[in-house]
Amino acid sequence: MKKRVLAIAMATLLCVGVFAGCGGGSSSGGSSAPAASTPASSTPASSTSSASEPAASGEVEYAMIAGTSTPDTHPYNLGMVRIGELVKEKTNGAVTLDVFGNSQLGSERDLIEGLQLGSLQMTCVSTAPLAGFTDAFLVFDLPFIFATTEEARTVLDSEVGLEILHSVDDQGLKGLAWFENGFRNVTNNVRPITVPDDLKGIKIRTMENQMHMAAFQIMGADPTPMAMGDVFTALQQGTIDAEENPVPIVATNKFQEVQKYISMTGHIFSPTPVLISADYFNALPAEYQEAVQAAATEAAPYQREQIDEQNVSGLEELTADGMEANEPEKAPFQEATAPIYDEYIKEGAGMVSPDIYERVNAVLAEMR
Ligand code: EAX
Repeated sequence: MKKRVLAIAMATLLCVGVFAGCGGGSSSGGSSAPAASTPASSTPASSTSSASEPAASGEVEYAMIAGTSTPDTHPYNLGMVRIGELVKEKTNGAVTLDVFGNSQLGSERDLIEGLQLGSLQMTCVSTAPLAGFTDAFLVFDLPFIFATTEEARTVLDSEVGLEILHSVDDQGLKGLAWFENGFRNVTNNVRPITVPDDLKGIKIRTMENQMHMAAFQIMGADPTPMAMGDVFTALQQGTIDAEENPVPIVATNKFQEVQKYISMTGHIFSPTPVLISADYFNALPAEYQEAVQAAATEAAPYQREQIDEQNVSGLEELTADGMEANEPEKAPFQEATAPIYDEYIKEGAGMVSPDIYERVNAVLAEMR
């Protein structure tokens, strides 16, 4: 908690220090929306250029802050840092992005709300905590909907995938690009998970998402929703036996220090929208909007490469550090979680829209 408060204070200082407000010219210090109409010269530390015009000589006009739930070495953070580098380059230093990892600025839900409130400008999060904002992302929470990473990426980059990304655009948010978290696997301290029955009685942390909890309940586990920032300690103290995440999350969080087994179940694929505060984005000069969008688009393939690399290097690290890895046959898990499809694909709040499901399937059918 202390760490988090300190980080917010630091972030605010950074913000205020640069330009008396993240808003580049706004005198309200820390407010989210850049006051594009306010001449930057009205604030003490400002440049002489108007915030609505591109910087002439590399002065910072818009100092953006991003938060993530992941360590600095995770591909989320590497991807966000890359966006910062690209946007700086494209705007001759006028727009910058500082990245605060490790849930320092809050849980993923806090980060999303932070964009709406204006306490930070950008984030990238799992789609699961977005369930409270829109139902469009829920299709990705269907177990085993994608057989391969290539399938997932093709759907994300398709028309329906981009429509899902932009489904938050009327919620004070704007989707910029699809990053990726990847296929989730189970880690635990009780036994290797080889068949669904092995999950019986295991207390497993899941994300705060009904469908994830239901999937583990069906397999006989005891799911507990929890924010990422609390997971290491809960595993260490034994209040939970297990968690489920892609290899890069497990390795960068050093869960091997508190978990003995990793079972490559690949039960759910987590895509990751890159989000910006809509108010902030809309108030940027058009030229900077284009730069921010282009930076996010260009960073996405790099971010996915980092996931590919860390899926390999991370697993090597985990096993070298003593974790026992196994690759169970997927079919029994797929059969066990099939009722989720019947239960959740229907019209209504908190459900997977049958239309979205069909459109995703149409993209998949073309590939299969
Ligand atoms: O979004 O909460 C989770 O398990 C997520 O996979 C992770 O924090 C990255």
